[in-house]
Amino acid sequence: MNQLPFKSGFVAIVGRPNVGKSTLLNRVIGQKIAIMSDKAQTTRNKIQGVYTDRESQIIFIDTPGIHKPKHALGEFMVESAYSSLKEVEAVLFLVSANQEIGRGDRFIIERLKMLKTPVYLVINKIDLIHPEKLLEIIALYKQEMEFAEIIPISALQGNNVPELLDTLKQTLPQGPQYYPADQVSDHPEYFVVSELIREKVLHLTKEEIPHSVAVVVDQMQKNENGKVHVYATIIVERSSQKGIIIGKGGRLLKEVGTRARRDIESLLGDKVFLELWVKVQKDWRDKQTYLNDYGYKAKDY
Ligand SMILES: Nc1nc2c(ncn2[C@@H]2O[C@H](COP(=O)(O)OP(=O)(O)OP(=O)(O)O)[C@@H](O)[C@H]2O)c(=O)[nH]1
Ligand SMILES: [Mg+2]
Repeated sequence: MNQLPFKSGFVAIVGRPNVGKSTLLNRVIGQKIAIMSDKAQTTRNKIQGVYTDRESQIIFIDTPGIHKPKHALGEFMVESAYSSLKEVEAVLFLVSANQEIGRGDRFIIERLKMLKTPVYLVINKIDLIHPEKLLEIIALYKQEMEFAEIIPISALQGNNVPELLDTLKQTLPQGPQYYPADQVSDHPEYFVVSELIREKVLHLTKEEIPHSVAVVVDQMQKNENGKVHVYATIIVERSSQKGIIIGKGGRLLKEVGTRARRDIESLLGDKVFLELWVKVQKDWRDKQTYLNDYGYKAKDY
């Protein structure tokens, strides 16, 4: 029997904040490796997710939403999103079907036009619109730029995601299997653990808190009783925010801990003991040394 040549390559997922990039990554990988929330600017680092089957390996790069940065952390995020464009065989430009094309999209489109790499327009969240509206949306985007292909999907429900994978498989070049079949992410476990804690803070707080928070895992080790002990610090910018995160009688922090522990246990497949601390680090988002300490290092682009 003739074997098909193995295909592989890197694919960047870019777009405005909140369009569903991380939801799509988790959907194709079939595992939660990137956190998701309804708050804009959830993702802060590039995150590779490796999809492997018998005839192909696709390394997806989830990126921070491209926005107008207001501080050093935002600049780091946008730069890391742009840097992903240079290292891939294809780009997925993700937009949200229920959002009009805006200045933010046009800004990104101008950058994408400069690429030689094929750019696929992925219209996400089609579950939120009437099917008849789709043709109209496609026509509008076609006026903006020539895309290699236009693929409507629902990352949340999975509609048309297999077709998106098939399209990519067909267009990717012949290539090696870069990573072992059981490797799904390029980040160490402690990174995912810190992100899961941050996600629970995002889910349980609003206003300025989600943007002001960083999480660092100080220690993670398995004890004699087989439980993994995780010690982590939640960093905020002001003491008023510390009060909010701890909550009345420590209630909010406890809820963050309970929810994060559940997710960490399913990630690690072990029982977890989680201890959380909250620390104030004034204006950390604008101070390079803190950005480095908390995992936002420019050299990691
Ligand atoms: N209805 C619907 N909601 C979706 C879909 N995909 C994502 N969402 C929701 O959109 C919100 C944002 O999803 P994320 O995956 O965090 O978006 P993102 O593009 O990674 O956002 P940033 O990391 O902030 O740039 C979440 O509340 C998701 O549940 C979809 O196909 N349909
Ligand atoms: Mg994201």
